Amino acid sequence: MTSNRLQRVGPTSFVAFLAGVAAVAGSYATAGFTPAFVVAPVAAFLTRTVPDAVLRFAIVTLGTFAGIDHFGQLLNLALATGLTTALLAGVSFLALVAGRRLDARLAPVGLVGASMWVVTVVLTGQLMLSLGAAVGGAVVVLVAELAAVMGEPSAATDSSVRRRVLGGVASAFGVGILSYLFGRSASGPAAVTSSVDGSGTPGGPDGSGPSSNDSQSVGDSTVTQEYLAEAERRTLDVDGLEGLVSDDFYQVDINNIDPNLRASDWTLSVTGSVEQEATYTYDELTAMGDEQRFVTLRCVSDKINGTLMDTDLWTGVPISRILDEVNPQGAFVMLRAADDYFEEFPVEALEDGFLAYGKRGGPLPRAHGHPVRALIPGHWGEINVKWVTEMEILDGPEKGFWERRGWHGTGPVNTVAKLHTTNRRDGQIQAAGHAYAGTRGIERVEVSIDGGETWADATLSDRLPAGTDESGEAAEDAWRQWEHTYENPGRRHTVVVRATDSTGTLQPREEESPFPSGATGWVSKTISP
Ligand SMILES: Nc1nc2c(c(=O)[nH]1)N[C@H]1C(S)=C(S)[C@@H](COP(=O)(O)O)O[C@H]1N2
Ligand SMILES: [Mo]
Repeated sequence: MTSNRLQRVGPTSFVAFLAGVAAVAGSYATAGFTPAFVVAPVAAFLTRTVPDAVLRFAIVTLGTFAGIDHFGQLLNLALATGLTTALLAGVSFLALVAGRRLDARLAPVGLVGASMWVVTVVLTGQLMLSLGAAVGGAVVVLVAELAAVMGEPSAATDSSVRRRVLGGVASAFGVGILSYLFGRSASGPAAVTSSVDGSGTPGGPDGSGPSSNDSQSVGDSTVTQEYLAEAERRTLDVDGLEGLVSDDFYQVDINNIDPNLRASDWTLSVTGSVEQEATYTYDELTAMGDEQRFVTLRCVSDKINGTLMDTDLWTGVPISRILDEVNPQGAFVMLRAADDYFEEFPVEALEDGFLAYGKRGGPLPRAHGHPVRALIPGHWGEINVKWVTEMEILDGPEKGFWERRGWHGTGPVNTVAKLHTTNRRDGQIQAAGHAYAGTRGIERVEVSIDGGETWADATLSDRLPAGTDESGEAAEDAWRQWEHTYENPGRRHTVVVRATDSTGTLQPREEESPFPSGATGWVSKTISP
């Protein structure tokens, strides 16, 4: 290679790299943080092909790492962004080299723009929304080319090379800033996000505020207010303890970038082994009912004293109404979703299920399955399929997304009492937390302050209500809070907590890690005086 050629390959690959960066930025400008963003399919591909053990490590161990939620997902997103940028930069390089061979000054600009568009369309399937990538890449090359010929129109002198590189850097920077601003607003419009409950997605932005047609109140708002007021009254008054309705509902899913569905485009089809197949639009579904229920969810990957367990008030339709219409013939169901997630479980569990389209009086937030998700009482979170689009009735069992990766998370939850809060005052120590046993219900929580030798009964919050009437019935699938205050023994001691469910079964003492069937064991904490 001659020194002249070397001199050109360096700057050319640098400009190609900048074009790749600008194409990613441009894609973000038009698509926002949605599946049409060019990084999204790459991130999804990585999650779905990564070895099971790595995915498990990312979820269980890196789920919350160094105090950062979804750390594993952030790493995946960073890797996907790097790979996508490298791919687009590589293609830009080829387009630049080919373009310079052509006898037209602007050929590299056109070729880079066109190739960025083609790659983005291939990855995302979006013709219009991929134009941002084309413009981003083309602008960088255009500015670099113009800068290079400023002053001396032909030669590849040192100074023209310098100007080309500087032009590329400056324009990539400009495209980046503009894209950031545009992309934030493009992350809507169907997205109803965290604004309802404040819970975000990995990395933060998962869309902008609610749009006009997806943000109306959902369910009878007087009923919502009554339910929430009742939950408030039943919440134990313990400093620092989360209420009976969660402030910040946990989020677990296989996506870096969640589906961004519009209620008006959504349908649910019921297929397979049924007497009568059926398809429901959002309006048809919501016309079938607007019941509100308190439901607790817990992820099978939750550590014994982890935080992947929360409760909220959901609005929706009992699935039995749909099953009455389609009349299932098979004993199993596969729920499928817009993110290609799928989970299978017995129809028996589905019959008690709920299709939720609202949460706490608003539409379902994007992060939690907008517009519709399943809630299956008493079962691990994973079969509570979000963004659900299909219910296929099967004659025999099949494996779901997580079961193919070795988990056993389609069954009922384990019983757990968690210890999340300790307060000290006037020579006393107060310990408190939440306990959950799915539809079995929590009957009793006991606390030991001598490492498990002797036990005292904790105070329990009243069960959350199943209705707003006077019937006094309890929600079938909700947690309770517990609290226990004792004399400060004035030395280091170990507090142990255990729950008993309403069938009289004590939470098992044997310690198991979350993989594959959910954590077991008693939570214990060492407390200094
Ligand atoms: N479509 C879809 N639904 C999904 C998932 C997913 O990855 N995709 N994750 C499941 C898992 S593992 C859990 S624990 C719950 C979590 O629900 P949340 O994010 O609303 O808390 O959603 C379930 N539903
Ligand atoms: Mo989960």
